[in-house]
Amino acid sequence: MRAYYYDNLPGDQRLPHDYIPSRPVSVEALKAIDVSYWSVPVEGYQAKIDAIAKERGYKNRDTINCSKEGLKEAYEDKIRSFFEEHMHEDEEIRYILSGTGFFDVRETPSDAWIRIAIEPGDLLVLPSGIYHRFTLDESNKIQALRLFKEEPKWIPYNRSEETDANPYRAEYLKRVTVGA
Ligand code: KMT
Ligand code: NI
Repeated sequence: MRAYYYDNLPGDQRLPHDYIPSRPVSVEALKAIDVSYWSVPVEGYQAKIDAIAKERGYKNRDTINCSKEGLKEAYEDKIRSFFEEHMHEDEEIRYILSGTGFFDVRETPSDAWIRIAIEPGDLLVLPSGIYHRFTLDESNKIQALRLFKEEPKWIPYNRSEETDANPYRAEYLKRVTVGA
């Protein structure tokens, strides 16, 4: 995992969009916006992921193959919607099994984009209410375990005035603004 401020320059979303020089973001800075990160080696990951899942109450899981072959007819639509700025009423938990990609998350209160480059062994938890988006990188494929508590509530609420008023959004802002 490597996190850094997104350069906001126009151009292909699959490119790194790293400032020159890069403006790195630490794991602690991610923690401050309630984004959690663990590194769990892919070799023998099962027991460790099971333990984290148990501790955090993630009862269910499935695997997503995010690639042209994996998503088939849905590919273009999915890729487009993943990259629309949105939030969910649940945590978005991803454990990367193979491939690479980028999650972008909005920093609070700056509203700057932080780009999180993810690779195999990365376990990332985006809290409910955080604005974020996802894109493949130039490798064009990533395989991830998606963990969830009960039934997945992955409705993406795209950023809007209405979504700004969503109680999960308000709750998130309250949580990360305390002590800021
Ligand atoms: C999502 O919800 O944005 C995804 O599952 C993206 C692919 S998993 C890294
Ligand atoms: Ni999402």
